[in-house]
Amino acid sequence: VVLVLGASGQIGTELVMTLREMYGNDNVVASDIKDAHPDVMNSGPFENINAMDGERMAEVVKKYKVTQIYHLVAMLSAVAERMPEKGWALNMESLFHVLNLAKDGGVKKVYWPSSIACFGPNTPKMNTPQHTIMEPSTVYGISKQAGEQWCNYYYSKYGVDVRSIRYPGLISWKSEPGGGTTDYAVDIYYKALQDGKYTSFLDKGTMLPMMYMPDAIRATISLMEAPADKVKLRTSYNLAGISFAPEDVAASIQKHIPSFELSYDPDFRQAIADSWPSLIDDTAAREDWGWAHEFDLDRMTEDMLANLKVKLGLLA
Ligand code: VAH
Repeated sequence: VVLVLGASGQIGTELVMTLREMYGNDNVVASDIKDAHPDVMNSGPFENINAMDGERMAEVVKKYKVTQIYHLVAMLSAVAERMPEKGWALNMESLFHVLNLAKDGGVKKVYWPSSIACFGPNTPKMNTPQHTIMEPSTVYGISKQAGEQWCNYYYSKYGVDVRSIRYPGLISWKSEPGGGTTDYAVDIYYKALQDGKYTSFLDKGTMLPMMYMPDAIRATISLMEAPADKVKLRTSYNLAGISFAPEDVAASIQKHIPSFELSYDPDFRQAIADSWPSLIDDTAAREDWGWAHEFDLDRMTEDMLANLKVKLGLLA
């Protein structure tokens, strides 16, 4: 039985549905501090868990005889800069609860996401290597960098089978992201359909690594399904999809909505974005467990617009 923490979030929503298709609805327990998407709530078990509460987590693990945990709870970069202590506490304590459950017993495998935010301003921005300078300058990035080291520590010291990916910015239509610096790349599609224009909080030329959610879900599950000896890195794997700047998404949207207009009004999130890489080298993931991405920018745009039109009731 699999437990997903953070099942109402951007990744959790889609991950739960995919895992339920694979393993059967009753074998995937969704959990969050708040109710999840109706599809998640209606298709299988849901438990209310505050990821800061290790006892409650242990209780649910025992109740369902959970053997795998996907830990997707985190305070993202922009929000964590506003509340550093809370962000640090949530991101770290929840991870320790999960790692300790795996160390102490029944939980055999753990998935925990890192992020390209684990890199910092001194990291090479282009073709960022797997092993390089990591001096994150955000609270969120520090929590991801530290978390990676703790995952590796629990693996080498206690044999915990923990696996991780450094996600780029994730773009999806089913559930919205919350509090990240890459969120503009989701908002822009909504606003393109609703208003025909968008004001980006990141400036022109801000190129960041990004990925369409179906690729991210596929990567996550394929890493978790890979034989343990293929998973050579127990910190976290670089993963690349597409890299683009706001004007590139705009150009891609204009192929469908020629009148779409993009303007810029950068805020505090610009400094966060400027501290991150532009393009990631993911050779290790490709070699170790056969990763290959499918969606490029235009294919993603086509799929996003088609799905959002239905979601927003904009089909004539
Ligand atoms: C954020 N989406 O913007 C997250 C992230 C790649 C960045 O992990 O905070």
